[in-house]
Amino acid sequence: MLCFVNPEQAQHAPRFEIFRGERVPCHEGPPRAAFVEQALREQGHVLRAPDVDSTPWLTQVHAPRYLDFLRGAWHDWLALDAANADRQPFPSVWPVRTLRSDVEPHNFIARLGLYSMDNGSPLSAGTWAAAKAAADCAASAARALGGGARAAFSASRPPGHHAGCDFMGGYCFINHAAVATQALRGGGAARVAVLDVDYHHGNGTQSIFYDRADVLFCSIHGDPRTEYPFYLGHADETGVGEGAGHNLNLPLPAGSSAGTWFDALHTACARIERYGAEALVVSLGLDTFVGDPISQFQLLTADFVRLGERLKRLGRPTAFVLEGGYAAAELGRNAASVLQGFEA
Ligand code: SP5
Ligand code: ZN
Repeated sequence: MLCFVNPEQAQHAPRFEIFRGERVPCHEGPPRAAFVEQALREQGHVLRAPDVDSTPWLTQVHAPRYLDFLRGAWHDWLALDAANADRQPFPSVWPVRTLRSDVEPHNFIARLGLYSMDNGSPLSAGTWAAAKAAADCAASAARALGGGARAAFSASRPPGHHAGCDFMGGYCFINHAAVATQALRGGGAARVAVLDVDYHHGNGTQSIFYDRADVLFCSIHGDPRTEYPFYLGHADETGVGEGAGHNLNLPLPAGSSAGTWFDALHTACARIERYGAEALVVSLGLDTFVGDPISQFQLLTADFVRLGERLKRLGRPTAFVLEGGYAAAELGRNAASVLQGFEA
């Protein structure tokens, strides 16, 4: 399979995240993509650098003021104090209910809060470069489908599905699956389905397409009553306006077995077939793996082969976009297993 890898990914290398009030090493780091690249190479896939500038699609799924903030964030952080080069900014204040989000404050940390859903998306010097190049990978995969490829894989890191129109969250800055979807629409696909199989609900992707009928969003994930991102991903979220009926959430209890998970996959696939999608974007989180350190489903590596086989049977041009998965040493093998099943 044609695979786009991100030459800038290692520039996004935050050292810490906050967990239960402590600074702990970041779960989402450069080794994840390195393991994926290594496994893809070993399986004989064609690895390429991105060959599309995603800017036209980026600006259709993200707000200009958010992109401006993200592009300049590290520069603005250093402008506060040169010693900040060795420090990581974290938001500490957010415009929740009753507060205004239409006026951008001047204070850097206040702007960071305005454009964040959590304090779980640490920034580093190369965050913009890495996230933009990952979006270019996703746009490249979409264009490969437009050019007649049956499938393509985007090794996008950092991940993207928690990022909304104007906010970062959950290690995500730019919504690469949304970029790929928009690129497929621009390339002439009238109806695009997004299937999000990451352990965590793809709140950003859902919200970007929630009022649209030209994109069907389906997600299988840990029940948000107990699992991140907590505030979206319930079964009663079915779309709004023209998008009514074009959003399908299949939340499952933490700890769910592979059998339960594949029952949900069956439901999602039936919905995608009924929708008549002309192309499919798979938000490929692999944190459903039994060994994932922050998630609680029980899929085995062999189950990822099954997933690939089932997606192949949908028979749609398919762009795989990497999302989460934090058992880094097994991440490559698990990603390659999906592609193996798809190509079997
Ligand atoms: C893309 C993606 O998978 N983002 C996930 C972001 C999850 N952030 C919240 C993590 C909360 C972890 N709780 C861990 C408990 C383990 N003892
Ligand atoms: Zn996840």
